[in-house]
Amino acid sequence: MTLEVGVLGYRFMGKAHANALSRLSMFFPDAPDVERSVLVGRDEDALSDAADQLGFESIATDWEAVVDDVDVFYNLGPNHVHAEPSIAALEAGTPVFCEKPLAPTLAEAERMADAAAEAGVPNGTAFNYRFVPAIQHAKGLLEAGELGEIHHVRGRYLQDWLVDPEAPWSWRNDAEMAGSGALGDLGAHTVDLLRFLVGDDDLAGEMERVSGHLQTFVGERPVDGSDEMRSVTVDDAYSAQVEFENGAMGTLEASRFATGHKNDHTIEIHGSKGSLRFSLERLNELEVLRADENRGYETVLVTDESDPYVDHWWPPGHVLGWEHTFVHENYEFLSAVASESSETPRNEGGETAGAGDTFEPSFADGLAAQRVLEAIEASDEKREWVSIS
Ligand code: SOE
Repeated sequence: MTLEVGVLGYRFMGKAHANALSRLSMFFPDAPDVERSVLVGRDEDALSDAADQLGFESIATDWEAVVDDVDVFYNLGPNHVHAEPSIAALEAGTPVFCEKPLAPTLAEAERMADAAAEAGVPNGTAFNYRFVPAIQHAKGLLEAGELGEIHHVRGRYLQDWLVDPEAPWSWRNDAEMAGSGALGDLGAHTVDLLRFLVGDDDLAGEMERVSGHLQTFVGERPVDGSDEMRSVTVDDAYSAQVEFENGAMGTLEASRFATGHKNDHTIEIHGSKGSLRFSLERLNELEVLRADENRGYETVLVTDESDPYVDHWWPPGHVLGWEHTFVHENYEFLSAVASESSETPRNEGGETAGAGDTFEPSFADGLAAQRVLEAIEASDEKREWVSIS
């Protein structure tokens, strides 16, 4: 069986996922066969060029005609186009994979998660960093209790592409289209990773309350190719303190003004028996400190048998990069879609097998992250701690 995939969006994320789809048959022969069937966008000329470059069979400028015609729908457009097409696809019984953050607002994320629960088909939020082998290794250590009781959790995501005040305005600077700035774009990743790593009840649990601070350093930016200046209506940076259910303390931070840092996503966790640190800029490594060994941090090279995907790639030691995380998440998501399809024919009405929760992170996980983002923003506005509902 070949899954026909329809993809909305052909820029950065469109390319990252198209690359992943094209790698599957070569490196993951046990993945379902997929066809890059139709690429969806508004500008027909740009769309045609992108379809040629990214290997799509056809193009469409109308997502409504696509969402129930394909076997899987990928929503990789800007945040403000996440809700309607994704909900329409789910209502048509089509599995949906959506980029993060799930939506610009909590209300839209709730509608999307409700539609996903109602549809009962696989649904995923594309938090690709869960699929870094070092992160999976860290999760294994945490789940096995090797770090003991969790006390401190730290996550920061640093970029610098807006530190130049002349850097052009884009949809990512607009509250209507993006929802928030560094908070939603980068903070969503951190919140999701921390939920993934320590969110279980026997570790730190969920985030319970937050105290947030948002800052916009440059209030307007030039529109590329014109004299027009446009307002920046989102944050350039955020920081937050977090209290977890089980009493652990967290600090979170992200910035687009962290001079010299291009894509530095760092996680640190301290437990009663040890600590660990991870940096996306050294994603083949995990640093682990075990208190009883008194040797400080030791680097675990996650390029061998502890990498769950190593058999699919190169011999151990041949390192992976950022784009591989997209291949891994596409493999897992499409495998969930294929196993669901073999159990329940699509669009036949009646009860579905309810396998929508077989892939994680799901829309429910996207919504859980969104609740944290919303609480951080509310806390900044009220200048007080806010509980996460
Ligand atoms: C922003 O610059 C961005 O592209 C995010 O949108 C992605 O999610 C992140 O992986 C890299 O940075």
